[in-house]
Amino acid sequence: MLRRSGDHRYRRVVMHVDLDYFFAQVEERLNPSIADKPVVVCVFSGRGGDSGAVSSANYIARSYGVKAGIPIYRAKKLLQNADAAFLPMRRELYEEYSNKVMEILRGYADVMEVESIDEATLDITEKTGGDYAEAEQLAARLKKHVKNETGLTCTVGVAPNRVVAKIAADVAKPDGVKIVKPSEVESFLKDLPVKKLPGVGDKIAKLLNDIGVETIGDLASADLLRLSKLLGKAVAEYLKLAAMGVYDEPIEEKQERKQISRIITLQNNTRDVDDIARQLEKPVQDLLEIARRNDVDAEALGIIAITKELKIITRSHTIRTIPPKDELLRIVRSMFKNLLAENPEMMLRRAGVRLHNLKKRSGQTTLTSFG
Ligand code: TTP
Ligand code: MG
Ligand code: MG
Repeated sequence: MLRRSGDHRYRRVVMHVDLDYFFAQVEERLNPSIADKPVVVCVFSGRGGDSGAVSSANYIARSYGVKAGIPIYRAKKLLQNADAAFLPMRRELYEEYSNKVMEILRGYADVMEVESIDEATLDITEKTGGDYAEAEQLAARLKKHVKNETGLTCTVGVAPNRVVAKIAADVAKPDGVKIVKPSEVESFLKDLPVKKLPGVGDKIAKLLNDIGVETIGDLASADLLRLSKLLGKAVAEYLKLAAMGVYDEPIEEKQERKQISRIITLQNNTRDVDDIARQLEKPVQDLLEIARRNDVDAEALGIIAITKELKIITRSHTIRTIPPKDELLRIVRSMFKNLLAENPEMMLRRAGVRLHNLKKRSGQTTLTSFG
């Protein structure tokens, strides 16, 4: 639902928290000897060599031009004369840190929405009594708490709505706090490039630049009809309100996830079920661990097969409860066996396992922070 905060008598105080260079920072905490050099966490495609992309880079690596999304070989080239640490992604570990941080953040919010593995939006209106000086103190306490419990730094943005709070956190990175009071919203946004608005990627930025809209201030005063013709009505309306600093969507605790899955790229294209089952051992173990940690059971077990032509095929199997690892692997193996028997020509490039129709066993940990 769309609301204009400006129309409200009741003003919200919204906080956005994002961990700094998250995956790379966790690696630094676990191995402090790398903290003074470039650290690059990589998603190796599993195809050997340096095939794959950068997932997270610390700020030292960024000063060499390395950033998330670029190919690993390019990062290696940029850092060839630096004593850099290239590390494989260890997702389960980051999830554990994420869960711990989210638990801490919840204690500071009236309502909290987990946005991703390393960021959350907190409605802190009641906690602060609507007072921005109070919010600034709360931000400092929260940062200290996260640092003490996990060793991690984060950046905090506070503003009257979620969009401005996110941008505030973005510009204050790393290890920063930025408070944007209601009276400061317009001047804060005015000169920032349109790309700073959440939802504006390279494509939309280019379209806007082409009609002379460079800054968020330009966007705020642009003609809505003209924007609608360029980008469609829904996008144009969102951008216009966001740029004016009045896009205001409430913060809501999201529904719990109903499934968890793990997919891997196989070492080689294959239709050998023993080979596939062997490579799926680790992902299966991860799923069991996540289910255990979150105290959930599943009513169905699924497999995901991605062929060398990149066709995606899934199968599902009803279970009463999550079986022990060996039994689970045996079922997964026989599901792949049947699937491959039905498709004699099929070669698999990727394979995955999924637990779905999740239900709580007991207790109250939430599932919202699943990666
Ligand atoms: P971000 O918060 O976007 O990035 P970051 O935490 O590494 O750095 P910043 O200090 O700018 O916040 O993403 C959080 C994590 O998500 C990041 O550590 C790794 C992962 N990620 C990817 O795997 N691929 C990507 O392209 C991006 C952007 C993030
Ligand atoms: Mg981050
Ligand atoms: Mg983030």
